[in-house]
Amino acid sequence: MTLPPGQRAVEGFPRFGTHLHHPPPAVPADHALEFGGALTEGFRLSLAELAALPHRELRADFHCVAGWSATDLRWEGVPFGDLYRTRIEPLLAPGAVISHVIFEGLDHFQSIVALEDALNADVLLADRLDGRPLDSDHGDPVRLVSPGQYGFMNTKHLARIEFRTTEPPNPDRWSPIAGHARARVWSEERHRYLPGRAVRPVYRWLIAPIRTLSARGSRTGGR
Ligand SMILES: Nc1nc2c(c(=O)[nH]1)N[C@H]1C(S)=C(S)[C@@H](COP(=O)(O)O)O[C@H]1N2
Ligand SMILES: [Mo]
Repeated sequence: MTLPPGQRAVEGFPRFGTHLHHPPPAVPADHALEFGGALTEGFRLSLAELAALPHRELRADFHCVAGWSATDLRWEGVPFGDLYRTRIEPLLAPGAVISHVIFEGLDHFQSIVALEDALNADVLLADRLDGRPLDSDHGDPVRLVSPGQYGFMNTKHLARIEFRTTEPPNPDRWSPIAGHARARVWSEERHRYLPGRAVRPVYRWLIAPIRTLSARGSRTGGR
């Protein structure tokens, strides 16, 4: 098993994120994914409609920018590229060229993904993990899975997907731990401005406290 540079395998799949100790957001009974931005018309996709679209299975490792990797996860979901070609491209105004996609969660967490990265064949709107519906630790009812990019690009509890023709300003760009705009794991794009290798020790030091706090907000007791 080969992991990307600077990553270490962990047992299982911890709940982790900027949500820290906060419990996962409640999912409304009539929850639907909203699509908007530079489209001639926005639309909503109910969970039933999403579940009815062709799915694929993907075995992949999951890499957090702090340095842990969960190995051999089995996701099921709708390939983002399929959805883009069938549902988004027909709604682009003539001449509109999408460059970035904003994935926003029910907890208002956001990731800004370059379209080029979002269209990778292994990027899914995932609704199942290891043969079960996603649980609240890992982003129910639907999350983005982009295994070639660090965890912070993989928005959980998806609520809205927005298409942009220019790069949106990243609200975290002046944070001392601002994430890299591409966040590709194999080229160790951890930090927006500093080399990935250089930030390894600091990031690694954050794993234990974030993991402990995140587990405190878990509703599943972790597994
Ligand atoms: N909605 C939402 N998605 C999120 C986060 C979050 O706080 N909220 N944290 C991100 C970060 S930093 C990581 S490492 C992964 C962790 O995913 P996991 O909790 O399934 O391990 O989720 C990402 N997606
Ligand atoms: Mo992360």
